Order: sequence, then C-alpha cells, then structure tokens
Amino acid sequence: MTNPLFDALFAPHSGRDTVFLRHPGGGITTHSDFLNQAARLANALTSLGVRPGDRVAVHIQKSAAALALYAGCVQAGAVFLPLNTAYTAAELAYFVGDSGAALFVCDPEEAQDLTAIADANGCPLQTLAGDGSGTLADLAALQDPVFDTVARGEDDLAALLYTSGTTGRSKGAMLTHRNLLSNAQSLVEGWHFTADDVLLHALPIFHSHGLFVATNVMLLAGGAMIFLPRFDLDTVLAGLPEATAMMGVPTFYTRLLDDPRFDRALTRHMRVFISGSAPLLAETHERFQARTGHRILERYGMTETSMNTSNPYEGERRAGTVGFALPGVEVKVCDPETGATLPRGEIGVLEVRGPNVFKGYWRMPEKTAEELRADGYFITGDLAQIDADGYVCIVGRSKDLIISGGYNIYPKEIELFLDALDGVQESAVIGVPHPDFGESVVAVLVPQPGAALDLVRIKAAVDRDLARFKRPQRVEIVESLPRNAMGKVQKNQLRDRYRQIFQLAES
Ligand code: MLC
Ligand code: AMP
Repeated sequence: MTNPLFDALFAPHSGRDTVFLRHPGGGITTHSDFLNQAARLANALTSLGVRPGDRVAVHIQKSAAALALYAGCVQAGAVFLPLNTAYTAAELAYFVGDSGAALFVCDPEEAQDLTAIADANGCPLQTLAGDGSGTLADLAALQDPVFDTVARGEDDLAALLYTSGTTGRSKGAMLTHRNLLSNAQSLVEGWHFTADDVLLHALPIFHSHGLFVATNVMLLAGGAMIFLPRFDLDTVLAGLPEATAMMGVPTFYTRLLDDPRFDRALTRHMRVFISGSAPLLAETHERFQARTGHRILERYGMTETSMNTSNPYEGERRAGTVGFALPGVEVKVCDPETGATLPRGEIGVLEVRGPNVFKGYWRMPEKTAEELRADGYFITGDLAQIDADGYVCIVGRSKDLIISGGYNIYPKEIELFLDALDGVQESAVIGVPHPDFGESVVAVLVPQPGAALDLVRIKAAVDRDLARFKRPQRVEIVESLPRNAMGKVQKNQLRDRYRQIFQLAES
C-alpha cells in the first residue's frame, strides 16, 4: 500500500532503536517506540470510527504523544488538524464546527469545558495528556502496535491548518501529502540535514514551523530532536551543547542574544541556526554573527505553502533577505492591481507556485479563487523585491496582519470582536514595534456617543474569548479614527502615533 507521507517520513524508522526524541530530564523516545505508539493510535482512531479523509481536531500539549497522534492520523489516512494550545473555548468551537471533525482530542484537564463543543458538533471527544495518559491513550494501550497503513494519493489531504483571514474568519488550509513531502525533501537537501543531526526543538507543534519544517525534516533525515515543551531560555541554553542545529522565530534569537551566557564557546560546535515565521532584523543577524561567528540562515514560508525561499546553506546568507526560491518553487513579484509581473528590483506582491502550494481553503471555494490563481500561483499578500543577485527581500505586507513572536494575528478578527462589545462604536487594531515580540497588538477604541467605556469589562471579555497572544497589550481610547477621503481608516497614521509605546514602556 502506498501512503506518500507515511512511507517517506515514518515507515523507514519501524523497528529502529535509534533515538528520535530526547526529553528534558533525560528520557528518550526511540524511533521504534514512537512508531509502535503511532500504530496503536491509528488502531484506536479506526476503532472510534475515524475513516480516511476524516478530520481529527487536536488541542493538546506538545509531547511525544502529540507527535505520535500526528503519525497515527497519517497512517490511518485521516487529516491531522492541530490547534493552538492558547485558543479559548469560543475559538475552538469554530474550528471543530467548520472542519466537521470526526474526532476532537483535547487535554484531560479541559475535557469538562470542551464537552459541550464536541456534543454540539456531534463529534466524539477523547483526551490525551502530555504524559501519555488520557482516554485515547487508554484505548491505544489495548491495541496492536501494528497497523495496516491506509493507502493515500499524493493529492489527498494530510493536514488542515487554520490561518486567520483579513475578513476575520479563519480559513482551513488544505495540505496534501505532496505538499508536505516535497517541502521536507527540499529542506533536508537544501539545509544538509542527515541522521547525525540533533535539532533543538523549542517551537510549538501546532504550526507549520514546528510541525512540518522542524519535525518532518528531522523524520525524513532520520536524526534526533531535543524536544522541549516550549522556549525557556535556561533549558535552551542547557540543550545547545547536545544539538547540531536549531530552528526558531526571531524572538528566540533576540532572547538568546540578550543573555551573556549565549556566546561563541556555547555555539562553536553548532552546524546551523535557522530563522523564519517573521522578519529577522538585519541588526539581529549582524549581532548574532558578531557574538557567535554563525550567520543565521533565514527562510520564508507560510501555512498555505510551507517553505518558499531560503538563504543558501553554502554561499552568502544575506541579512534582511529570505534568499532564493527552493528547488521546484517559482516566485514572482507582481503588480498588486493588475497581477502583471514587475521588472526585477521593483516592489510588488509576491506570488509563488510549486508542489508546496496548498490545495485551497477548506469549504471556501470563493476565498480559494481570490488567492490561488487558475495557473497555480498563490498570492501571498507579502510585499517583496528581488535584488540584482536574485535574493528575495520581504519588505512589507499588503494584507492587514500583525506577527507577534511568530504568531499571526489578523486585526479584523479582533476588531469584529471589540466592535460587538457594549459601548464600543468602532475600533482599529494595529501592530507596533515591540522589543521582544517584534510587533505587538494595540487596540484603538471609539466609544459610542455619550458612552463611558468600561475597560475592566472589556478586558474580562477579551480574556475570556481571545487567545492570549491575540489580546491587545494596550487599549487607547480616541474620539474618532483618522480616515481618508474614501472613509477608509488610516492605520498608518495610527501606527505612527503609537509606534513608540512599547519602546518607551520597556526602557
Ligand atoms: C506568548 N504570549 C504572547 C506570545 N507568546 N503574546 C504575544 N505574542 C506571542 N507570540 C503571551 C503569553 O501568553 C504571556 O501572556 C505573555 O505573552 C508573556 O509570555 P512569555 O513567557 O514571554 O511567552 P513565551 O511563552 O516565552 O512565548 C513567546 C514565544 C512563543 C516567542 C517563545 O510565542 C513562541 O514559541 N512563538 C513561536 C510561534 C510559531 O511557532 N510560529 C510559527 C507559525 S508558522 P500573559 O497574559 O501571561 O502576560 C509560520 C510559517 C513560517 O508562520 O514561515 O514558519
Ligand atoms: P502564517 O500564516 O502563520 O503561516 O505566516 C506566514 C507569514 O509570515 C508570511 O506571509 C510572512 O508575512 C511571514 N513570514 C514568514 N517568514 C518570514 C520571514 N523570514 N521574513 C518575513 N516574514 C516572514
């Protein structure tokens, strides 16, 4: 039977007693233990009625068990749908409903709160904890550690990853076996990963970066991962001597640079540091080299496309750029109005095409048609320029998006939420520079005439319904929003007005 992703990433490790995961505190997970657990979970999923093509929504802590569930879903032909652990119940209700999930797996501690969501969607709820306990784990323990891998085609879905949208409604990006496998193959080759590598993994595994870039690459290369539950500076510093490679968002690297223990001696043995998900300031790049002697390898990607471009492993890693298109990927810079390709050196919207580009948005054909052209080019919404040597440089965004610590926040979603609150006439949500997160969220509120805004109640509503990373870090109250002649809110003016507030607060 063929199952492209399982056959390439997981099946080759069956029966291998090599180390796959090293856990803080000394424990390990071998490849064969991992594969056995994946097969048990695949049997458990099947016994719960999960069929090929069904979505399995997963809201659990980062752990070996969570990765085994990913593998089990792929083996059973199901579509893995990981959800940010920071999401609130209100946010989760949308994803479970929209995806039509056949199974919802959550942490045992939140089962009570999430039962209503599962029931409302006619979807069974199972639990799986980071320590490998929970109802799904109990069921898996009774199963055979062998599973007859379900056959899938290259164009079948392997994962559904939700990404927010400029309209405020999250869209499920449909990722196929071909999308994920082709990207992992390009990255292993391009970044020279082998079975000798040990990747320091401190990213979350519900996003493309931690799951597909980091984990798929290491599975394909056959190496090991130091698997940390989150980015904790001390634990990362302690793990570095055992690692050969690290992947992270820019905040990881600025936090490391802020610590004097992070120096040349600690990093001398490292093979590569890779950054992405948000712009790495050229200044961070230079400071990193001055401190460690290493030049960070910056790459560029998206949920919808996995990775598109990368600086070269060999050759110049140019600060402030995201390098060249990966093999098989085409990139072009286009006029935002006409879509015509612009001459080299001009700034326009970046479009990408290749085996990495997703199949479309789940049950949203109109949205898909707006962003994915009939000729296969995906309109990224990022503004780019290609320099004389062919290096792609991301210079801004045409989409209204904030990236905080590598997490995407769509202002429209927060604005719709704030506008619906008592006493709020309208709102504008902007991103402004933040020394730790790169950008951070500011909400500018206009009260209804005669209303006095109750900021305590507003905060309580925000805290209840919005994931932490989306919550405005500052709320400003103004009489009116700046608008142009067409009535459009001038967010640039607001960004200029509040540009300094986190800088001033931190200093
Ligand atoms: C945590 N908080 C954040 C935040 N992360 N707030 C804004 N932005 C973030 N990114 C909240 C916490 O809940 C807490 O809230 C407060 O901020 C301080 O937390 P902290 O201890 O400083 O945060 P920490 O847990 O250390 O997390 C920071 C981080 C983490 C940068 C390590 O956010 C992270 O791992 N980011 C990686 C995101 C990622 O993987 N992105 C890839 C997307 S895929 P309170 O209320 O308690 O103060 C993609 C494609 C591609 O984009 O190209 O890769
Ligand atoms: P996401 O939707 O979470 O997958 O985020 C994708 C977005 O992150 C892209 O469209 C870019 O705006 C941004 N991004 C990812 N990598 C980089 C990078 N190296 N430099 C600048 N922006 C990046």
